[in-house]
Amino acid sequence: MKQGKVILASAVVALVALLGGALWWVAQVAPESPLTVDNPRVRMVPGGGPMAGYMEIGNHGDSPIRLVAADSPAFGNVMIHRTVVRDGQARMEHQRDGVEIQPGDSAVFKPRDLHLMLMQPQTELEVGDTVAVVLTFEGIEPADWPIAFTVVPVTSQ
Ligand SMILES: [Cu+2]
Repeated sequence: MKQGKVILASAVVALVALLGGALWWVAQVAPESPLTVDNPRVRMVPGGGPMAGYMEIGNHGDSPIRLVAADSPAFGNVMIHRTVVRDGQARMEHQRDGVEIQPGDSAVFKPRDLHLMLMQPQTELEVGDTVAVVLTFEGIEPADWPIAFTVVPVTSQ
């Protein structure tokens, strides 16, 4: 059973790698969409630990949109986090209400700030791989946006 899940996850990753270009195209330039997702990337952490996903989500429409959830076949659990420093201590806070993006504005997911927390990797990833992450929004149709994230070295920003 567990073996089957790993194989399925590998197949999904391979398929997404093939589709990566198309997903990029949809995210980047679909002219009728008010949404853009730039530089989606996952920082590689070996050994099955959680990884962080970064990107810049732009809202080019005229009403607010809200990222409410993220999901990926390559990870058992994905949460929206923000790293905050309080009393000199950095800690991560789950963004229960998601992340709202005003018209003309963008949400920048970057180190020591907003990030996707990608937990329980389902397969062995390597730098250069592409993984699908479905971003779910309120205030835009369709709600679900499959985005191809590139796996980058943990040392990259
Ligand atoms: Cu986190």
